[in-house]
Amino acid sequence: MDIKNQNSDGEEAPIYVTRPFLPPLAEILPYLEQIWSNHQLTNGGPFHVQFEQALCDYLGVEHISLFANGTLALVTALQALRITGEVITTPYSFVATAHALLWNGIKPVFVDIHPETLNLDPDKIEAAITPQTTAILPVHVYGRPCETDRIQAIADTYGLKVIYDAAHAFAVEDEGGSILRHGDLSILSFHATKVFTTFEGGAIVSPDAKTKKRIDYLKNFGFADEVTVVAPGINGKMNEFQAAVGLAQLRHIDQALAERAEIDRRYRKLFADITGIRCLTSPSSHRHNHAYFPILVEPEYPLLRDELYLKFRKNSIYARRYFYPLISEFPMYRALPSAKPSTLTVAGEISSRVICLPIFPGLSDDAFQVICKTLHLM
Ligand code: T4K
Repeated sequence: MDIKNQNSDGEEAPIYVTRPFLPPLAEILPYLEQIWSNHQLTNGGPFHVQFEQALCDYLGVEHISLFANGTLALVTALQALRITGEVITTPYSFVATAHALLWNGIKPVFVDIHPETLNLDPDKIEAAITPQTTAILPVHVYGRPCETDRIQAIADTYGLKVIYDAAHAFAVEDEGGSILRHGDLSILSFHATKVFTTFEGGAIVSPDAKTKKRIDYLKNFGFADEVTVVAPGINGKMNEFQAAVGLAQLRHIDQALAERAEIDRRYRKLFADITGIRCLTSPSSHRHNHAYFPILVEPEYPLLRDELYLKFRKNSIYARRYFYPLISEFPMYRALPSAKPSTLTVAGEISSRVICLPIFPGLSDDAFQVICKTLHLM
């Protein structure tokens, strides 16, 4: 039976994997009036200054540099720490993680993921280290924390830097506080598809004022003052509109995260009795942001993953296969020795089974019903 997901006018309404939470327009307009009045559009204007401080306060970190997007933040983080040679990273991520390495002339070395965390497997990192290795670039996939203590211990032993791609990990905390405090740097994304959005946007979290200063030079062409260029920097600056949206979003983020947590709880309860559909274990000992809701389609389920994916689409549920294909399968990576599928078996298996279901504030009861009926094959 085909099931139709209808909106209040009885029309079929597509449900996407996410829908950006937006603050009421009336809350944005005063910011726009101020921008229109002071004509400061970018280059570290008043909203940029306020937003950096407000984010530090909200996230519980000391030094943040705002960026135009998360990818520029990643590229700049690698520049800031002068990373060269080889960097160990995960194949199970969005392609921007590895692209940032190629843009810096760095060779990615892919290491397999752990079957529970779906993050870089610390047991497999050491075997991939060579004299050319300078850093580890792990990803907190779906906002689920990496094994940060074990990664740091390996980095300390071999004298490596650690840059966390924390694009999914806004507001996530472990027992000690923000997970953004780990490693040498962490980068965030505020893209439209993220739990916290400034339309496009990103940030680097630094451990100290000196590193933040270097990053701030790098994101502004390398200018230290009007006549001094200290590095071949780039234009990575966030503009005043993005910063204003961020300030307005911060007032609503706790509510948005609470709604996501409720959807997560509901999904887990509804899927508990479906043979062959596996939810990831809930991260319990820290604050989670429920950025994604991945399910794994196991062999006991009557449909293959792609058959279920297509069935969802037929019912207007535009779930996504994040992260399929693996980064290591794309043409610019697949010739690398570390991209061999035989060494990335866990990542390959998960990538062939995963579907990320819609999760966002305001997901309707009707959508829940269609998702459940589709999974129950009615
Ligand atoms: N590192 C990691 C681990 C990342 O996941 C990402 C980005 C980055 C680094 C780089 O950060 P940024 O440079 O992007 O700041 C999306 C996003 O474009 C990408 O930001 C994100 N990761 C990745 C996981 O997902 P697509 O190609 O799946 O996006 P798209 O346009 O198909 O959007 C998905 C759904 O979201 C749409 O079907 C509808 C909904 N949507 C999307 C947009 C853009 C909206 O409702 N409104 C919108 O404006 O890549």
